Amino acid sequence: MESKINFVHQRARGAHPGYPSRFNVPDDKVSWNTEYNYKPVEYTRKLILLSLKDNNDPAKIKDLDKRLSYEQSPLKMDGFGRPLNPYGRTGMSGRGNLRYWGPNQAADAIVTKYIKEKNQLYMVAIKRRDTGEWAIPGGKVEPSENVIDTLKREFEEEAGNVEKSEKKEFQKIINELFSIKNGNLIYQGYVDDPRNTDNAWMESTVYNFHCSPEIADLLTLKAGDDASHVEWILIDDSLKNLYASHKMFVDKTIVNLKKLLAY
Ligand code: RP5
Repeated sequence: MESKINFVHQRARGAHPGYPSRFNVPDDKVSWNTEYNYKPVEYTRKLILLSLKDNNDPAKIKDLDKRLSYEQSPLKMDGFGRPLNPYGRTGMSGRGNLRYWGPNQAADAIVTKYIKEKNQLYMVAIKRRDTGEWAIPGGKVEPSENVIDTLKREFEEEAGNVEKSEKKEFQKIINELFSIKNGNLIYQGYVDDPRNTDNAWMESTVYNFHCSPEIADLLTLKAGDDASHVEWILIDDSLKNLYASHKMFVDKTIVNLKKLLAY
């Protein structure tokens, strides 16, 4: 499974509506190996500090460098004992709005359907409330939760906020669709997320679950939680921008599906 992204991270150096401005990091200064008079902006959101999900003092965390990462093991650390972003400088130190030092594991579900008569591929997309961008439904893996359970929970919260009377049917479809045997592992690794910092970053496990148009029709969609909208969007050349690295995940899915469906 290919996990590396072959470009210099961009979103992780860019703006986020909830963040202060970052220290400027040009493309050629992203690498930790390049000399740079670097003064990152230190920022961890107050709510994160108060939540105590992770120890605010990294020195008190045992085996911090051994945290699960699909990029690096053990993690490289900075002079303050904090994990160092494996993709380089972001212009910001601390944890930003991320709970954990180092990798913050997430999972994303690309649910697709193919309309043969029109030669059109669609996917379920949500509009994120925080940045207003279209995205793949997904979310953070809770401690001791397995990825498939995260995918089901997040998909239901963000795309299946349906009436009580429709819940059972929705869950039945999701339980059948979201299984390892029915899913294709698309990606596992670093996400170029606008919330990343030098010391905390997103990683994701991405699955594609492809369904027939008939099953897709049974799936009632209603946005909830972090999503303001949900809909089946057409995957074509006009699909330019998605949240974080999601466009890359979709591109990998298309390559995969083209082989499987021969379209
Ligand atoms: C992205 O953040 C992942 O790809 C996933 O879609 C998302 C998880 O964060 P939340 O939606 O839980 O904020 O990096």
